[in-house]
Amino acid sequence: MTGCIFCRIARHEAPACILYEDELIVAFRDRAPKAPVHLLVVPRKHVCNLADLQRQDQSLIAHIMMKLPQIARLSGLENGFRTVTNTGPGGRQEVYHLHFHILGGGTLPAI
Ligand code: DGP
Repeated sequence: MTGCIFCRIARHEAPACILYEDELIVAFRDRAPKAPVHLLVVPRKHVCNLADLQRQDQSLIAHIMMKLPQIARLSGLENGFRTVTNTGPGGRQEVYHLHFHILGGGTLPAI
């Protein structure tokens, strides 16, 4: 999608600190980190959020889920991490391009 900031980052048209990318996904540092390590993992395909997923996105979601621990380890999170996905206004979603936050590197508050 033309104006979407995460689409632009995925196409290398906007700057970001990219830690991992493959044919389906890109992982980069959040510009406003809420933990010592705070990454965002996004599909290259523009999907608004979990509520926007279609049946044909199943393998994409499986790919993201399987990659999250690998990306966390790559960024030094050997001891575990938190994954968050905000969906819609009720979930306080700010950017309407599906993304998974990876948070860690300190003592996270219990939720
Ligand atoms: P949310 O949609 O509420 O799950 O949060 C969006 C996150 O994306 C928020 O933590 C800030 C981050 N973010 C927004 N715009 C940019 C950007 O242009 N670059 C980077 N690296 N992060 C961004």
